[in-house]
Amino acid sequence: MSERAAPVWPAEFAERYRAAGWWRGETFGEMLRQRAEAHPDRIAIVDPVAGSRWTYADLDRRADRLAAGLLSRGIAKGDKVVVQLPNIAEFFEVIFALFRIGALPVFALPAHRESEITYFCEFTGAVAYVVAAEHGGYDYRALAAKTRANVTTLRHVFVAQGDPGEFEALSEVAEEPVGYGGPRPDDLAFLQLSGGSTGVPKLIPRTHDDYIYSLWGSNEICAVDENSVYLCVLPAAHNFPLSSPGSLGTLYAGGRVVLCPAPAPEVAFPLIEREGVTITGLVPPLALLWTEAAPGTAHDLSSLDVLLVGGAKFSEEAARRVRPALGCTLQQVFGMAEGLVNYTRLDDPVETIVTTQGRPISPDDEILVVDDQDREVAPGETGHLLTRGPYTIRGYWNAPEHNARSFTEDGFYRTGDIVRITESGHIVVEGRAKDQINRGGEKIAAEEVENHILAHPAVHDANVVAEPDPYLGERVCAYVILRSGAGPLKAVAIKRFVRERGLAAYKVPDRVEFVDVFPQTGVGKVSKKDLRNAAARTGASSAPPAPSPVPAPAPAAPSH
Ligand code: OOB
Repeated sequence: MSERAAPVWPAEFAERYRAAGWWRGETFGEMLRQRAEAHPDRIAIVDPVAGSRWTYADLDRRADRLAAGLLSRGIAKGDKVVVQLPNIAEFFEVIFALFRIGALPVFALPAHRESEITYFCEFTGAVAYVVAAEHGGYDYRALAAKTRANVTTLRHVFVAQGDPGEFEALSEVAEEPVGYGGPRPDDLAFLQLSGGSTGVPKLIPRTHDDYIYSLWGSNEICAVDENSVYLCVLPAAHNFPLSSPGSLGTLYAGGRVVLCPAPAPEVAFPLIEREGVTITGLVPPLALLWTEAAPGTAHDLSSLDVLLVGGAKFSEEAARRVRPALGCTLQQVFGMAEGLVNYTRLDDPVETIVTTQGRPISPDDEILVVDDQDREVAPGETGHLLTRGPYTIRGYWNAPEHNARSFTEDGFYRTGDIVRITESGHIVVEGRAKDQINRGGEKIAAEEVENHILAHPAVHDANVVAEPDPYLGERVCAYVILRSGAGPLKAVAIKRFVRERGLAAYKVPDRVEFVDVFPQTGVGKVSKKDLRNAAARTGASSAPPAPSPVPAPAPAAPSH
Protein backbone atom coordinates (compact mmCIF):
# COMPACT_ATOMS: atom_id res chain seq x y z
CA MET A 1 0.00 0.00 0.00
CA SER A 2 1.67 3.22 -1.05
CA GLU A 3 1.91 6.18 1.29
CA ARG A 4 -0.27 8.14 -1.08
CA ALA A 5 -3.09 5.62 -1.07
CA ALA A 6 -3.46 5.52 2.71
CA PRO A 7 -1.70 8.06 4.90
CA VAL A 8 -0.54 6.35 8.10
CA TRP A 9 0.58 7.39 11.56
CA PRO A 10 4.10 8.82 11.70
CA ALA A 11 6.58 6.32 13.19
CA GLU A 12 6.88 8.10 16.54
CA PHE A 13 3.10 7.94 17.05
CA ALA A 14 2.91 4.29 16.02
CA GLU A 15 5.69 3.46 18.49
CA ARG A 16 3.95 5.39 21.23
CA TYR A 17 0.62 3.62 20.63
CA ARG A 18 2.35 0.23 20.68
CA ALA A 19 4.37 1.06 23.79
CA ALA A 20 1.22 2.24 25.58
CA GLY A 21 -0.38 -1.12 24.81
CA TRP A 22 -3.17 0.26 22.63
CA TRP A 23 -1.95 -1.56 19.53
CA ARG A 24 -1.63 -5.19 20.53
CA GLY A 25 -0.26 -6.61 17.31
CA GLU A 26 -3.38 -8.71 16.64
CA THR A 27 -5.21 -9.28 13.37
CA PHE A 28 -8.88 -10.14 12.92
CA GLY A 29 -8.05 -13.49 11.39
CA GLU A 30 -5.89 -14.57 14.33
CA MET A 31 -8.34 -13.14 16.82
CA LEU A 32 -11.13 -15.37 15.55
CA ARG A 33 -8.81 -18.40 15.52
CA GLN A 34 -7.86 -17.80 19.15
CA ARG A 35 -11.47 -17.45 20.25
CA ALA A 36 -12.40 -20.61 18.35
CA GLU A 37 -9.58 -22.50 20.07
CA ALA A 38 -10.42 -21.11 23.50
CA HIS A 39 -14.19 -21.79 23.35
CA PRO A 40 -15.12 -23.64 20.15
CA ASP A 41 -18.68 -24.52 21.20
CA ARG A 42 -19.84 -21.16 22.41
CA ILE A 43 -22.38 -19.50 20.10
CA ALA A 44 -20.88 -16.61 18.12
CA ILE A 45 -23.61 -15.65 15.63
CA VAL A 46 -27.37 -16.11 15.71
CA ASP A 47 -29.26 -15.45 12.48
CA PRO A 48 -32.93 -15.83 13.39
CA VAL A 49 -34.26 -15.60 9.83
CA ALA A 50 -32.04 -18.39 8.51
CA GLY A 51 -32.39 -20.23 11.82
CA SER A 52 -28.62 -20.57 12.11
CA ARG A 53 -26.62 -20.57 15.32
CA TRP A 54 -22.92 -20.67 14.51
CA THR A 55 -20.43 -21.52 17.20
CA TYR A 56 -17.00 -19.90 17.24
CA ALA A 57 -15.65 -23.11 15.69
CA ASP A 58 -18.29 -22.91 12.92
CA LEU A 59 -17.46 -19.30 12.10
CA ASP A 60 -13.73 -20.02 12.16
CA ARG A 61 -14.07 -23.03 9.85
CA ARG A 62 -16.40 -21.24 7.47
CA ALA A 63 -14.08 -18.22 7.24
CA ASP A 64 -11.16 -20.54 6.49
CA ARG A 65 -12.98 -22.49 3.82
CA LEU A 66 -14.32 -19.36 2.15
CA ALA A 67 -10.85 -17.79 2.27
CA ALA A 68 -9.48 -20.84 0.44
CA GLY A 69 -12.19 -20.61 -2.23
CA LEU A 70 -11.62 -16.89 -2.73
CA LEU A 71 -7.87 -17.42 -3.03
CA SER A 72 -8.32 -20.09 -5.65
CA ARG A 73 -10.49 -17.63 -7.61
CA GLY A 74 -7.56 -15.27 -7.66
CA ILE A 75 -8.67 -12.91 -4.91
CA ALA A 76 -5.48 -11.95 -3.11
CA LYS A 77 -4.01 -9.78 -0.42
CA GLY A 78 -4.71 -6.08 -1.04
CA ASP A 79 -7.64 -6.73 -3.41
CA LYS A 80 -10.83 -4.78 -2.74
CA VAL A 81 -14.18 -6.52 -2.39
CA VAL A 82 -17.38 -4.48 -2.09
CA VAL A 83 -19.56 -6.16 0.54
CA GLN A 84 -23.24 -5.19 0.53
CA LEU A 85 -25.09 -7.56 2.79
CA PRO A 86 -28.07 -7.24 5.12
CA ASN A 87 -27.87 -8.46 8.72
CA ILE A 88 -27.26 -12.12 7.92
CA ALA A 89 -24.68 -14.56 9.31
CA GLU A 90 -22.79 -14.68 6.00
CA PHE A 91 -21.74 -11.08 6.54
CA PHE A 92 -19.30 -12.32 9.21
CA GLU A 93 -18.19 -15.37 7.22
CA VAL A 94 -17.32 -13.06 4.30
CA ILE A 95 -15.50 -10.37 6.22
CA PHE A 96 -13.44 -12.82 8.29
CA ALA A 97 -12.52 -14.73 5.12
CA LEU A 98 -11.36 -11.47 3.55
CA PHE A 99 -9.55 -10.42 6.75
CA ARG A 100 -7.70 -13.75 6.73
CA ILE A 101 -6.33 -13.38 3.23
CA GLY A 102 -5.72 -9.65 3.64
CA ALA A 103 -8.21 -8.64 0.95
CA LEU A 104 -10.10 -5.50 1.96
CA PRO A 105 -13.86 -5.41 2.38
CA VAL A 106 -15.32 -2.10 1.18
CA PHE A 107 -18.40 -1.69 3.36
CA ALA A 108 -21.52 -0.69 1.44
CA LEU A 109 -24.95 -0.38 3.04
CA PRO A 110 -28.05 -2.26 1.85
CA ALA A 111 -29.63 1.11 0.97
CA HIS A 112 -26.94 1.95 -1.59
CA ARG A 113 -27.90 1.76 -5.25
CA GLU A 114 -26.27 1.97 -8.65
CA SER A 115 -24.79 5.42 -8.19
CA GLU A 116 -22.98 4.56 -4.96
CA ILE A 117 -22.07 0.95 -5.78
CA THR A 118 -20.62 1.78 -9.20
CA TYR A 119 -18.56 4.51 -7.59
CA PHE A 120 -17.23 2.24 -4.80
CA CYS A 121 -16.30 -0.48 -7.31
CA GLU A 122 -14.68 1.91 -9.77
CA PHE A 123 -12.84 4.03 -7.26
CA THR A 124 -11.36 1.06 -5.42
CA GLY A 125 -10.85 -1.08 -8.53
CA ALA A 126 -12.84 -3.79 -6.75
CA VAL A 127 -12.36 -7.33 -8.09
CA ALA A 128 -15.47 -8.77 -6.43
CA TYR A 129 -18.88 -7.73 -5.12
CA VAL A 130 -20.88 -9.69 -2.55
CA VAL A 131 -24.66 -9.30 -2.27
CA ALA A 132 -27.71 -11.14 -0.99
CA ALA A 133 -30.05 -12.25 -3.79
CA GLU A 134 -32.92 -10.19 -2.51
CA HIS A 135 -33.62 -8.17 0.58
CA GLY A 136 -36.35 -5.76 1.64
CA GLY A 137 -38.16 -6.30 -1.67
CA TYR A 138 -35.12 -5.27 -3.70
CA ASP A 139 -33.27 -7.51 -6.17
CA TYR A 140 -29.53 -7.06 -5.68
CA ARG A 141 -28.76 -9.40 -8.58
CA ALA A 142 -30.14 -6.75 -10.95
CA LEU A 143 -27.93 -4.15 -9.29
CA ALA A 144 -24.97 -6.52 -9.60
CA ALA A 145 -25.65 -7.08 -13.31
CA LYS A 146 -25.62 -3.33 -13.96
CA THR A 147 -22.52 -2.89 -11.83
CA ARG A 148 -20.64 -5.64 -13.62
CA ALA A 149 -21.51 -4.10 -16.96
CA ASN A 150 -20.20 -0.73 -15.75
CA VAL A 151 -17.03 -1.75 -13.93
CA THR A 152 -14.27 -3.48 -15.85
CA THR A 153 -12.23 -4.60 -12.83
CA LEU A 154 -15.12 -6.55 -11.34
CA ARG A 155 -14.42 -10.23 -12.01
CA HIS A 156 -16.72 -11.90 -9.50
CA VAL A 157 -20.16 -11.44 -8.02
CA PHE A 158 -21.01 -13.74 -5.12
CA VAL A 159 -24.57 -14.14 -3.92
CA ALA A 160 -25.18 -15.03 -0.28
CA GLN A 161 -28.59 -16.58 0.40
CA GLY A 162 -31.21 -17.09 -2.28
CA ASP A 163 -31.06 -17.97 -5.96
CA PRO A 164 -27.77 -16.60 -7.35
CA GLY A 165 -29.19 -16.21 -10.86
CA GLU A 166 -26.37 -15.64 -13.36
CA PHE A 167 -23.80 -15.30 -10.55
CA GLU A 168 -21.96 -17.67 -8.23
CA ALA A 169 -23.58 -18.75 -4.95
CA LEU A 170 -21.39 -17.91 -1.98
CA SER A 171 -22.09 -21.36 -0.57
CA GLU A 172 -20.36 -22.89 -3.63
CA VAL A 173 -17.16 -20.96 -3.11
CA ALA A 174 -15.88 -22.73 0.02
CA GLU A 175 -13.00 -25.21 -0.38
CA GLU A 176 -10.68 -27.23 1.81
CA PRO A 177 -8.52 -24.76 3.70
CA VAL A 178 -5.02 -24.12 2.40
CA GLY A 179 -2.06 -22.34 3.92
CA TYR A 180 -1.65 -18.67 3.12
CA GLY A 181 0.19 -15.65 4.44
CA GLY A 182 -2.18 -13.33 6.24
CA PRO A 183 -1.92 -9.58 6.75
CA ARG A 184 0.21 -7.86 9.36
CA PRO A 185 -1.41 -6.04 12.30
CA ASP A 186 -0.48 -2.66 10.82
CA ASP A 187 -1.90 -3.52 7.39
CA LEU A 188 -5.26 -2.15 6.29
CA ALA A 189 -8.18 -4.36 7.31
CA PHE A 190 -10.98 -2.69 5.34
CA LEU A 191 -12.30 0.51 3.81
CA GLN A 192 -15.21 2.09 5.68
CA LEU A 193 -17.43 4.80 4.18
CA SER A 194 -17.45 8.35 5.42
CA GLY A 195 -20.66 10.25 6.05
CA GLY A 196 -19.18 12.76 3.70
CA SER A 197 -19.76 16.35 2.82
CA THR A 198 -18.34 16.19 -0.70
CA GLY A 199 -19.70 15.17 -4.09
CA VAL A 200 -18.65 11.55 -3.72
CA PRO A 201 -18.17 9.55 -0.50
CA LYS A 202 -14.63 9.23 0.83
CA LEU A 203 -13.16 5.93 1.94
CA ILE A 204 -11.72 5.41 5.37
CA PRO A 205 -8.72 3.07 5.66
CA ARG A 206 -8.69 1.22 9.00
CA THR A 207 -5.90 -1.10 10.16
CA HIS A 208 -6.21 -4.27 12.24
CA ASP A 209 -4.21 -2.63 15.05
CA ASP A 210 -6.23 0.55 15.29
CA TYR A 211 -9.69 -0.95 14.85
CA ILE A 212 -9.06 -3.77 17.29
CA TYR A 213 -8.04 -1.17 19.86
CA SER A 214 -11.37 0.61 19.38
CA LEU A 215 -13.07 -2.76 20.03
CA TRP A 216 -11.45 -3.73 23.31
CA GLY A 217 -11.39 -0.10 24.44
CA SER A 218 -15.15 0.02 23.87
CA ASN A 219 -15.67 -3.34 25.56
CA GLU A 220 -14.05 -2.06 28.76
CA ILE A 221 -16.22 1.05 28.78
CA CYS A 222 -19.47 -0.74 27.90
CA ALA A 223 -18.75 -3.78 30.13
CA VAL A 224 -18.92 -6.20 27.23
CA ASP A 225 -17.56 -9.65 28.11
CA GLU A 226 -18.09 -13.31 27.23
CA ASN A 227 -21.56 -13.21 28.79
CA SER A 228 -22.72 -10.32 26.64
CA VAL A 229 -25.38 -10.83 24.01
CA TYR A 230 -25.32 -7.99 21.45
CA LEU A 231 -28.35 -7.36 19.26
CA CYS A 232 -27.23 -5.95 15.91
CA VAL A 233 -30.18 -3.77 14.89
CA LEU A 234 -28.57 -1.18 12.62
CA PRO A 235 -26.99 -2.29 9.31
CA ALA A 236 -24.11 -4.54 10.33
CA ALA A 237 -21.47 -2.82 8.20
CA HIS A 238 -21.90 0.60 9.77
CA ASN A 239 -19.16 1.62 12.16
CA PHE A 240 -21.51 2.03 15.15
CA PRO A 241 -23.05 -1.50 15.20
CA LEU A 242 -19.78 -2.98 13.93
CA SER A 243 -17.43 -1.63 16.56
CA SER A 244 -19.02 0.51 19.24
CA PRO A 245 -18.67 -2.07 20.79
CA GLY A 246 -20.92 -3.72 18.26
CA SER A 247 -20.69 -7.17 16.81
CA LEU A 248 -16.90 -7.18 16.38
CA GLY A 249 -16.39 -5.98 19.95
CA THR A 250 -18.70 -8.73 21.15
CA LEU A 251 -16.82 -11.38 19.13
CA TYR A 252 -13.53 -10.04 20.50
CA ALA A 253 -14.92 -10.59 24.02
CA GLY A 254 -16.20 -14.08 23.19
CA GLY A 255 -19.85 -13.06 23.51
CA ARG A 256 -22.84 -13.70 21.26
CA VAL A 257 -24.08 -11.60 18.35
CA VAL A 258 -27.78 -11.78 17.47
CA LEU A 259 -28.68 -10.36 14.06
CA CYS A 260 -31.90 -8.38 13.99
CA PRO A 261 -33.52 -8.43 10.55
CA ALA A 262 -35.46 -5.18 11.10
CA PRO A 263 -35.37 -2.45 13.73
CA ALA A 264 -39.09 -2.45 14.60
CA PRO A 265 -39.95 -3.24 18.25
CA GLU A 266 -42.22 -6.08 17.04
CA VAL A 267 -39.16 -7.76 15.56
CA ALA A 268 -36.53 -6.80 18.13
CA PHE A 269 -38.42 -7.28 21.41
CA PRO A 270 -39.17 -11.01 20.93
CA LEU A 271 -35.50 -11.54 20.06
CA ILE A 272 -34.37 -9.70 23.20
CA GLU A 273 -36.53 -12.03 25.26
CA ARG A 274 -35.62 -15.24 23.44
CA GLU A 275 -31.86 -14.66 23.30
CA GLY A 276 -31.43 -12.80 26.58
CA VAL A 277 -29.96 -9.76 24.82
CA THR A 278 -27.87 -7.64 27.20
CA ILE A 279 -26.78 -4.75 25.00
CA THR A 280 -27.71 -3.05 21.75
CA GLY A 281 -27.20 0.21 19.85
CA LEU A 282 -29.76 2.48 18.17
CA VAL A 283 -29.99 5.81 16.38
CA PRO A 284 -32.19 8.42 18.14
CA PRO A 285 -35.39 7.92 16.08
CA LEU A 286 -35.35 4.19 16.85
CA ALA A 287 -34.55 4.81 20.50
CA LEU A 288 -37.66 7.03 20.62
CA LEU A 289 -39.74 4.35 18.98
CA TRP A 290 -38.52 1.64 21.36
CA THR A 291 -39.12 3.85 24.40
CA GLU A 292 -42.67 4.44 23.25
CA ALA A 293 -43.31 0.76 22.55
CA ALA A 294 -41.64 -0.77 25.62
CA PRO A 295 -44.23 0.02 28.32
CA GLY A 296 -46.96 -1.75 26.33
CA THR A 297 -45.03 -4.83 25.30
CA ALA A 298 -45.77 -8.32 26.53
CA HIS A 299 -42.15 -9.31 26.00
CA ASP A 300 -39.68 -9.56 28.85
CA LEU A 301 -36.92 -7.03 28.20
CA SER A 302 -35.31 -7.40 31.63
CA SER A 303 -32.09 -8.93 30.26
CA LEU A 304 -31.24 -5.62 28.57
CA ASP A 305 -28.55 -3.84 30.62
CA VAL A 306 -27.30 -1.19 28.23
CA LEU A 307 -28.81 0.80 25.37
CA LEU A 308 -26.29 2.75 23.31
CA VAL A 309 -27.71 5.70 21.41
CA GLY A 310 -25.70 7.65 18.86
CA GLY A 311 -25.19 8.62 15.24
CA ALA A 312 -27.09 11.86 15.76
CA LYS A 313 -27.90 14.07 18.71
CA PHE A 314 -30.21 12.45 21.24
CA SER A 315 -32.36 15.05 22.94
CA GLU A 316 -32.19 15.36 26.70
CA GLU A 317 -35.94 14.78 27.07
CA ALA A 318 -35.77 11.56 25.07
CA ALA A 319 -32.65 10.47 26.96
CA ARG A 320 -34.46 10.85 30.29
CA ARG A 321 -37.17 8.45 29.15
CA VAL A 322 -34.85 5.52 28.39
CA ARG A 323 -34.38 4.03 31.85
CA PRO A 324 -38.02 4.37 32.99
CA ALA A 325 -39.28 2.78 29.77
CA LEU A 326 -36.67 0.12 29.04
CA GLY A 327 -35.20 -0.47 32.49
CA CYS A 328 -31.62 -0.24 31.25
CA THR A 329 -28.69 2.16 31.40
CA LEU A 330 -28.39 4.64 28.57
CA GLN A 331 -24.98 5.15 27.06
CA GLN A 332 -24.69 8.04 24.63
CA VAL A 333 -22.19 7.46 21.83
CA PHE A 334 -20.72 10.19 19.70
CA GLY A 335 -18.55 8.48 17.14
CA MET A 336 -17.38 8.68 13.57
CA ALA A 337 -16.18 6.11 11.06
CA GLU A 338 -12.93 8.11 10.78
CA GLY A 339 -12.09 7.03 14.32
CA LEU A 340 -12.81 8.94 17.54
CA VAL A 341 -15.60 7.43 19.62
CA ASN A 342 -16.94 8.99 22.84
CA TYR A 343 -19.15 7.29 25.39
CA THR A 344 -20.87 8.38 28.54
CA ARG A 345 -19.67 5.97 31.22
CA LEU A 346 -22.02 3.46 32.83
CA ASP A 347 -21.33 4.99 36.26
CA ASP A 348 -21.57 8.63 35.17
CA PRO A 349 -24.19 10.67 37.08
CA VAL A 350 -27.58 10.61 35.36
CA GLU A 351 -27.28 14.32 34.52
CA THR A 352 -24.06 13.64 32.61
CA ILE A 353 -25.60 10.69 30.79
CA VAL A 354 -28.62 12.65 29.59
CA THR A 355 -26.92 15.97 28.78
CA THR A 356 -23.57 15.01 27.20
CA GLN A 357 -22.29 12.84 24.37
CA GLY A 358 -19.57 11.27 26.47
CA ARG A 359 -15.79 11.34 26.48
CA PRO A 360 -13.17 9.58 24.36
CA ILE A 361 -12.23 5.91 24.59
CA SER A 362 -8.50 6.52 24.95
CA PRO A 363 -6.29 8.60 27.22
CA ASP A 364 -4.28 9.13 24.02
CA ASP A 365 -7.22 10.64 22.11
CA GLU A 366 -6.25 14.27 21.64
CA ILE A 367 -9.13 16.72 21.48
CA LEU A 368 -8.91 20.35 20.39
CA VAL A 369 -11.79 22.83 20.26
CA VAL A 370 -10.84 25.70 17.95
CA ASP A 371 -12.27 28.82 16.31
CA ASP A 372 -12.43 29.48 12.56
CA GLN A 373 -8.71 30.35 12.57
CA ASP A 374 -7.73 27.08 14.28
CA ARG A 375 -7.01 28.89 17.57
CA GLU A 376 -8.05 27.02 20.70
CA VAL A 377 -11.10 28.54 22.36
CA ALA A 378 -11.33 29.17 26.10
CA PRO A 379 -12.33 26.14 28.21
CA GLY A 380 -16.07 25.52 27.99
CA GLU A 381 -16.48 27.66 24.88
CA THR A 382 -17.99 26.30 21.68
CA GLY A 383 -15.82 25.58 18.62
CA HIS A 384 -14.75 23.13 15.93
CA LEU A 385 -13.72 19.68 17.16
CA LEU A 386 -10.33 18.48 15.93
CA THR A 387 -8.93 15.13 16.99
CA ARG A 388 -5.92 12.86 16.67
CA GLY A 389 -5.29 9.51 18.29
CA PRO A 390 -4.55 5.80 18.17
CA TYR A 391 -7.65 4.81 16.18
CA THR A 392 -8.35 8.00 14.21
CA ILE A 393 -7.17 7.92 10.60
CA ARG A 394 -4.50 10.30 9.31
CA GLY A 395 -6.13 10.61 5.91
CA TYR A 396 -8.76 9.22 3.56
CA TRP A 397 -7.86 6.54 1.06
CA ASN A 398 -6.48 7.96 -2.15
CA ALA A 399 -7.76 11.48 -1.62
CA PRO A 400 -4.83 13.92 -1.26
CA GLU A 401 -6.93 17.01 -2.06
CA HIS A 402 -9.59 16.13 0.51
CA ASN A 403 -6.92 15.26 3.02
CA ALA A 404 -5.33 18.68 2.72
CA ARG A 405 -8.69 20.15 3.77
CA SER A 406 -9.92 17.54 6.25
CA PHE A 407 -6.70 17.20 8.28
CA THR A 408 -4.42 19.80 9.84
CA GLU A 409 -0.71 19.76 9.01
CA ASP A 410 0.03 17.97 12.26
CA GLY A 411 -2.50 15.26 11.56
CA PHE A 412 -5.64 16.33 13.41
CA TYR A 413 -8.89 15.28 11.75
CA ARG A 414 -11.36 18.11 11.24
CA THR A 415 -14.57 16.40 12.36
CA GLY A 416 -16.87 19.17 11.11
CA ASP A 417 -18.69 18.99 14.44
CA ILE A 418 -19.24 22.00 16.71
CA VAL A 419 -18.81 21.07 20.35
CA ARG A 420 -18.01 22.28 23.82
CA ILE A 421 -16.30 20.44 26.65
CA THR A 422 -17.83 20.42 30.11
CA GLU A 423 -15.80 20.80 33.30
CA SER A 424 -15.95 17.04 33.75
CA GLY A 425 -14.33 16.61 30.32
CA HIS A 426 -17.48 15.42 28.56
CA ILE A 427 -18.27 16.53 25.02
CA VAL A 428 -21.54 18.22 24.14
CA VAL A 429 -22.33 18.33 20.42
CA GLU A 430 -23.77 21.77 19.67
CA GLY A 431 -23.97 21.69 15.90
CA ARG A 432 -22.19 21.04 12.66
CA ALA A 433 -19.99 23.06 10.31
CA LYS A 434 -19.89 20.46 7.51
CA ASP A 435 -22.31 20.66 4.61
CA GLN A 436 -24.17 17.53 5.53
CA ILE A 437 -27.65 16.44 6.53
CA ASN A 438 -27.99 14.01 9.43
CA ARG A 439 -31.25 12.25 8.69
CA GLY A 440 -31.87 10.23 11.84
CA GLY A 441 -28.23 9.12 11.87
CA GLU A 442 -27.94 8.65 8.11
CA LYS A 443 -25.43 11.14 6.75
CA ILE A 444 -26.09 12.84 3.43
CA ALA A 445 -23.58 15.11 1.69
CA ALA A 446 -25.51 18.09 0.32
CA GLU A 447 -23.14 18.35 -2.65
CA GLU A 448 -23.74 14.76 -3.72
CA VAL A 449 -27.51 15.32 -3.94
CA GLU A 450 -27.07 18.75 -5.55
CA ASN A 451 -24.96 17.21 -8.32
CA HIS A 452 -27.70 14.72 -9.12
CA ILE A 453 -30.39 17.41 -9.22
CA LEU A 454 -28.17 19.59 -11.42
CA ALA A 455 -28.08 16.81 -13.99
CA HIS A 456 -31.79 17.41 -14.69
CA PRO A 457 -32.09 19.28 -18.01
CA ALA A 458 -34.63 21.78 -16.66
CA VAL A 459 -32.58 22.69 -13.59
CA HIS A 460 -30.45 25.82 -13.54
CA ASP A 461 -29.17 25.59 -9.94
CA ALA A 462 -29.84 23.61 -6.76
CA ASN A 463 -29.03 23.81 -3.06
CA VAL A 464 -29.75 21.10 -0.55
CA VAL A 465 -30.09 21.83 3.17
CA ALA A 466 -31.34 20.19 6.35
CA GLU A 467 -34.78 21.04 7.63
CA PRO A 468 -35.84 20.13 11.16
CA ASP A 469 -37.98 17.04 11.57
CA PRO A 470 -39.62 16.08 14.86
CA TYR A 471 -38.88 12.38 14.44
CA LEU A 472 -35.72 12.13 12.29
CA GLY A 473 -34.08 15.26 13.69
CA GLU A 474 -33.40 16.48 10.17
CA ARG A 475 -34.60 15.73 6.69
CA VAL A 476 -33.51 16.69 3.19
CA CYS A 477 -34.86 19.87 1.62
CA ALA A 478 -33.83 20.91 -1.91
CA TYR A 479 -34.18 24.45 -3.24
CA VAL A 480 -34.21 24.49 -7.03
CA ILE A 481 -34.03 27.26 -9.64
CA LEU A 482 -35.36 26.15 -13.03
CA ARG A 483 -33.85 27.24 -16.31
CA SER A 484 -35.64 30.16 -17.90
CA GLY A 485 -38.02 28.78 -20.44
CA ALA A 486 -38.25 25.41 -18.71
CA GLY A 487 -41.88 24.46 -18.34
CA PRO A 488 -43.44 24.06 -14.91
CA LEU A 489 -42.07 21.07 -13.03
CA LYS A 490 -43.46 19.27 -10.02
CA ALA A 491 -41.43 18.40 -6.93
CA VAL A 492 -42.12 14.72 -7.51
CA ALA A 493 -40.44 14.93 -10.91
CA ILE A 494 -37.19 16.01 -9.26
CA LYS A 495 -37.48 13.30 -6.60
CA ARG A 496 -38.16 10.64 -9.21
CA PHE A 497 -35.28 11.87 -11.36
CA VAL A 498 -32.83 11.61 -8.47
CA ARG A 499 -34.12 8.17 -7.48
CA GLU A 500 -33.88 6.91 -11.04
CA ARG A 501 -30.26 8.02 -11.21
CA GLY A 502 -29.66 5.22 -8.72
CA LEU A 503 -29.18 7.15 -5.50
CA ALA A 504 -29.94 5.52 -2.12
CA ALA A 505 -33.54 6.32 -1.14
CA TYR A 506 -32.56 8.09 2.10
CA LYS A 507 -30.73 10.75 0.06
CA VAL A 508 -33.71 11.59 -2.18
CA PRO A 509 -35.01 15.01 -1.08
CA ASP A 510 -38.00 14.81 1.27
CA ARG A 511 -39.08 18.22 0.03
CA VAL A 512 -38.35 20.19 -3.14
CA GLU A 513 -39.06 23.93 -3.31
CA PHE A 514 -38.81 25.93 -6.53
CA VAL A 515 -37.46 29.46 -6.10
CA ASP A 516 -36.35 32.31 -8.38
CA VAL A 517 -33.18 33.25 -6.51
CA PHE A 518 -31.09 31.99 -3.60
CA PRO A 519 -30.39 34.22 -0.61
CA GLN A 520 -26.80 35.50 -0.64
CA THR A 521 -24.17 36.24 1.94
CA GLY A 522 -22.38 39.59 2.12
CA VAL A 523 -19.73 38.36 -0.31
CA GLY A 524 -22.27 37.11 -2.81
CA LYS A 525 -22.13 33.38 -2.04
CA VAL A 526 -25.31 31.37 -1.59
CA SER A 527 -26.30 31.57 2.07
CA LYS A 528 -27.10 28.04 3.15
CA LYS A 529 -27.77 29.42 6.59
CA ASP A 530 -30.64 31.53 5.24
CA LEU A 531 -31.91 28.57 3.22
CA ARG A 532 -31.86 26.40 6.35
CA ASN A 533 -33.78 29.06 8.23
CA ALA A 534 -36.29 29.29 5.39
CA ALA A 535 -36.68 25.51 5.38
CA ALA A 536 -37.26 25.51 9.13
CA ARG A 537 -39.95 28.23 8.82
CA THR A 538 -41.87 26.55 6.03
CA GLY A 539 -41.16 22.85 6.61
CA ALA A 540 -43.23 20.00 7.98
CA SER A 541 -42.15 20.59 11.56
CA SER A 542 -43.63 24.09 11.52
CA ALA A 543 -47.04 22.58 10.75
CA PRO A 544 -49.32 21.63 13.66
CA PRO A 545 -48.45 18.19 15.06
CA ALA A 546 -50.20 15.21 13.52
CA PRO A 547 -53.21 14.04 15.58
CA SER A 548 -51.95 10.48 16.03
CA PRO A 549 -48.44 9.18 16.63
CA VAL A 550 -46.60 8.96 13.35
CA PRO A 551 -45.86 5.40 12.28
CA ALA A 552 -42.11 5.33 12.15
CA PRO A 553 -40.48 5.31 8.73
CA ALA A 554 -37.76 2.93 9.92
CA PRO A 555 -34.44 4.70 9.47
CA ALA A 556 -32.21 2.00 8.11
CA ALA A 557 -28.92 3.24 9.41
CA PRO A 558 -26.80 5.96 10.77
CA SER A 559 -24.70 6.55 7.80
CA HIS A 560 -23.21 7.72 4.68
C1 OOB B 1 -21.41 7.52 13.44
O1 OOB B 1 -20.49 7.57 12.44
P1 OOB B 1 -20.65 8.32 11.04
O2 OOB B 1 -19.32 8.24 10.40
O3 OOB B 1 -21.83 7.79 10.31
O4 OOB B 1 -21.00 9.82 11.37
C2 OOB B 1 -20.19 10.63 12.18
C3 OOB B 1 -20.88 11.94 12.49
C4 OOB B 1 -20.20 12.77 13.53
O5 OOB B 1 -19.14 13.52 13.01
C5 OOB B 1 -21.36 13.64 13.99
O6 OOB B 1 -21.59 14.66 13.06
C6 OOB B 1 -22.53 12.70 13.95
O7 OOB B 1 -22.18 11.69 13.02
N1 OOB B 1 -22.79 12.05 15.25
C7 OOB B 1 -23.41 12.65 16.31
C8 OOB B 1 -23.48 11.66 17.32
N2 OOB B 1 -22.90 10.53 16.86
C9 OOB B 1 -22.48 10.80 15.60
N3 OOB B 1 -23.90 13.88 16.47
C10 OOB B 1 -24.46 14.17 17.68
N4 OOB B 1 -24.56 13.28 18.69
C11 OOB B 1 -24.09 12.03 18.56
N5 OOB B 1 -24.21 11.15 19.59
O8 OOB B 1 -22.46 8.11 13.40
C12 OOB B 1 -21.03 6.71 14.63
C13 OOB B 1 -19.89 5.94 14.61
C14 OOB B 1 -19.55 5.18 15.73
C15 OOB B 1 -20.35 5.20 16.84
C16 OOB B 1 -21.50 5.97 16.86
C17 OOB B 1 -21.84 6.73 15.74
